[in-house]
Amino acid sequence: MRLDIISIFPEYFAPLGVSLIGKARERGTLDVRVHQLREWAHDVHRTVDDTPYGGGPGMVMKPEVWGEAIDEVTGDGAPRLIVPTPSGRPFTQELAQELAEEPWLLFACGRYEGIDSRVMTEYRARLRVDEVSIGDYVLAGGEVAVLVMVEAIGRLLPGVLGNACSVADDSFAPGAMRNLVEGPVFTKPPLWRGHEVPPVLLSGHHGKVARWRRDEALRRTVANRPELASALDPGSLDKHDRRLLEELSFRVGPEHMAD
Ligand code: JCQ
Repeated sequence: MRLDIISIFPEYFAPLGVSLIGKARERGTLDVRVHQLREWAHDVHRTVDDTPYGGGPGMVMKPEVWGEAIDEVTGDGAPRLIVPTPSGRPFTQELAQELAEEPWLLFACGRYEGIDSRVMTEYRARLRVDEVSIGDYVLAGGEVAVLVMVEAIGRLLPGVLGNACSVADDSFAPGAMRNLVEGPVFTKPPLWRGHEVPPVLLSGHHGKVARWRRDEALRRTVANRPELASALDPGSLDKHDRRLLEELSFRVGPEHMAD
């Protein structure tokens, strides 16, 4: 997969040289190219921003600079263009999987109040353009959001994760556990600072281990992600599940309210 990133702070992307992604690059699985946006600014100050039309605070990134940058990076090709912004569509495991199947992605990192919207309009005629949000908070720029997305996408590429099972087993991976978060995990020693590993995990009883893990996943989902718990399909719950949710005084279904 080829991955281009355009930013006024290329130094943000140093972490892409280490760990999983760094190794994927060394092996040639990933071809990452980071570009300095200011190289396409022609004035003495290499200006990339200007005041917003209609007034208001902050600055907006100029369309001409972005246009020249994207034209040169794309050449005759047609990567998918991803623009991180708090107003974008949510970045989910499903979108990460979809993007991991693309041969070429181009990430455009905005700063200030954002990029002149005509840039997205212009390239929608030529490329698939997605404005994407990694969560409901505001960052100083798109760089950290790109790091998040590249890590989530990169680990899905064939051969990047050592253990293919750890991909399939993720809390949000498509499949059986899609609607529940993972429960707690433990390793040796069996007793640490007075804290025991739950004995069922040492019992060797695979059926009891599976039931215990599902109980813990349900408890954590109710505690930390009540909106996921509410959305559980009642048809996917067995008698044990229903009894546990009852004990937690949790009602399944879209009508659930804290009470
Ligand atoms: C991404 N959640 C938050 C901030 C404008 C392109 O325009 C802008 C980009 C940013 C950076 O992205 C985020 C973000 N997902 O803040 C403002």
